[in-house]
Amino acid sequence: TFGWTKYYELEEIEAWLDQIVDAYPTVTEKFIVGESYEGRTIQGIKISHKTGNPGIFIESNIHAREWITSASATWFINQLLTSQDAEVRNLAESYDWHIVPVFNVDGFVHSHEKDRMWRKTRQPHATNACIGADANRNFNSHWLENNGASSNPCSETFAGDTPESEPEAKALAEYLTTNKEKFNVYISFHSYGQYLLSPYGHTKEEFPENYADILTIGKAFADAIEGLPYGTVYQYGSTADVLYVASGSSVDWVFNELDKKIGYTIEYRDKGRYGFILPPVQIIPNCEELMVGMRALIEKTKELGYL
Ligand code: 0X9
Ligand code: ZN
Repeated sequence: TFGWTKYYELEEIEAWLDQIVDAYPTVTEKFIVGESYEGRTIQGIKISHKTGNPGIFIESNIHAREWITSASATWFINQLLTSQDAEVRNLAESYDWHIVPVFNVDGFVHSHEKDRMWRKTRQPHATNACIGADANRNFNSHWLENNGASSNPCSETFAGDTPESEPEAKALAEYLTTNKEKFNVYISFHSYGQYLLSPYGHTKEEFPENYADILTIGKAFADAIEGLPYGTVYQYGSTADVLYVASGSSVDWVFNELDKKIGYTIEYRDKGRYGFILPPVQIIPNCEELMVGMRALIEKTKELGYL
């Protein structure tokens, strides 16, 4: 049976999603973002208890090796549907949740079957033996600017030959554009480093006009997590300021091109001891941190009038 004491393969995650939709047919439905290069469907689940709820979109596992992200996404889905905690129930029932647990499906399968440390997509390059692009550098917003990505197909941060050259990024951009009225908040799950990152990624010379609010929300998230007995510390701030310049990311594209005011990248545990190979015993502690962090984030976002 499915749980959160080990990591699962794509097929197992998708079978679990189907089971969940069967078990909660009145409040859940599957959606398809599109197709990957290798022909897999990119699947998501919508959880909605009533019409008119503000929406939150969660994209997870855009980087193949970041397994803790899809484990956390499925845990979060499960909590939204099964928790008896009044605050979690409120979170589940007051918002429409659009969650894609494994976005980079081809890369995820490759990371399970061939190369645990695979990051990119799996589309071959026309003129070079290296495979794939960094899907989180392939979106059409400040694409390849400011050295925030690489034009070398062999680089881990290869931006792709053109914006949306990767079918996965193109499909997500189209899906989000079509459905942009359905969400106000966009969150991308990554690991590792323990950061809550906000726009901009493409420059550290400029900040969004609502950056003060973005930081206030970030502080609420970090404080909530640090308040748990684990005492895990998250840093928050703009991607370029706190981490490094990263151009053409999904969050920045949503922020800049769809005019969304609130978008974050969560970089989960740890700080590098285990890195991408986070031991399964840390899945649930990480998820507990996600839940208190997310509750605080959403509450503050609502308080500031964005939801
Ligand atoms: O480099 C990335 O894509 C992310 N870090 S990771 O180690 N998981 O690869 C950071 C993405 C930052 N997000 C934005 N640019 N908004
Ligand atoms: Zn990542």
